Amino acid sequence: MLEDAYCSGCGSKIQSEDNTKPGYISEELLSNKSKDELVCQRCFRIKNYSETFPYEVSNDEFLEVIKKIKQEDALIVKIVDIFDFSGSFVPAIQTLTEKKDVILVGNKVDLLPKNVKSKKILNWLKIMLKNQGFSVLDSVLLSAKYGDNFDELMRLIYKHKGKRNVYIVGSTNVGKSKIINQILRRYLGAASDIVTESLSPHTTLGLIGFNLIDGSIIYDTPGVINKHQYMHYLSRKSYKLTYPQKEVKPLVFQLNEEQTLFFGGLARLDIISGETCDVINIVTYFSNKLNIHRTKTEKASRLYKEKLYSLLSPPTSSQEELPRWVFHEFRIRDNQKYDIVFSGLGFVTLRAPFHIKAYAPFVVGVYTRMAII
Ligand SMILES: Nc1nc2c(ncn2[C@@H]2O[C@H](COP(=O)(O)OP(=O)(O)OP(=O)(O)O)[C@@H](O)[C@H]2O)c(=O)[nH]1
Ligand SMILES: [Mg+2]
Repeated sequence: MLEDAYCSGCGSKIQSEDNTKPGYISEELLSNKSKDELVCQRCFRIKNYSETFPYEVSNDEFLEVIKKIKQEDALIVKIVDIFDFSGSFVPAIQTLTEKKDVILVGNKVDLLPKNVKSKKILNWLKIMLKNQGFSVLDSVLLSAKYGDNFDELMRLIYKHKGKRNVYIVGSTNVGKSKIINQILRRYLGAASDIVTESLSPHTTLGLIGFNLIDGSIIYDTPGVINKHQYMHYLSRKSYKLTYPQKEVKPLVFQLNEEQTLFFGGLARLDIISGETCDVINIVTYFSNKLNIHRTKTEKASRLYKEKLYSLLSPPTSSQEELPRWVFHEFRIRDNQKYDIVFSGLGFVTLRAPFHIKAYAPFVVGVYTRMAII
């Protein structure tokens, strides 16, 4: 029976040998279950006790997945985290989906303020994709948490797939499994969540397929590892403080030249002297659990050395080894409103002209865009 049995939560092969590994079900339990309802011990614990089981998908396992998708003429639904575009847009996916039909989904739109204009976000997504040399058939913004826009997603899937199978792909933690659960509940009659979702990376470990109404199969897939997700460098505690769990709320700061804002101990924004003579209004959109601290630029480096992990937190512990910081300088002279985005952490909105320096660990994508609010 174990030969071709897989966990319906994470897609791991079922085994009864090692209870520290995914896919484990004791022999006793196994004898009482049918093949379709097997949920491994790891998934059971994640679902019922929110326990975490860090587990890296080995490259070999991932290559197996790539092979299957590459060999098939399939429709790809590529998910990016709208709050962390740089962290969730992985070049590996480009190889994976080369010459394939792709629908792009910007998920977690509920994390952005409600007054954000969808059209502006979609325009920005299109520019980002064009910069990466990437073309898609259609794009849609979703909230897998609240179920926003799923009718539109399904319309696009049925419009483009023909008789082909559909693969939901994207880097780890972008919400692929949550999207599958929404589709199963809303359109395929599931009474509860089937696949396992969690805040920890690498929850899904194999392909998990479900029949759509016309017989095509829609697959949840394991997340691609992306070193640009800063979560890989933080403890779970710090990550939970940093990555917003709900809509980010604006905070307004009035800054003069030679002043600095720290976003926890994870990023920093300096107003450079000499460009502007007026006060600059800065609106910040970060997790409300992240301490934002204002100081004079001349004191910033010392403050960082002395107060990292306390006043400037997260990170919360010296055990967390953050990658080295780099700075990005922006000097804009028109009078339009811009966002400075610290991908996955948050963004600030300010009106040009300005001359600023934005600091963050090198893995964090930092860029400007036309303000989305
Ligand atoms: N706020 C918000 N959180 C979401 C949304 N979709 C997913 N999440 C959360 O993001 C985390 C990751 O979700 P998963 O569905 O497990 O992500 P995944 O892409 O399947 O991750 P892997 O299986 O590791 O590749 C969970 O904590 C989800 O609750 C969304 O639309 N909004
Ligand atoms: Mg998953």
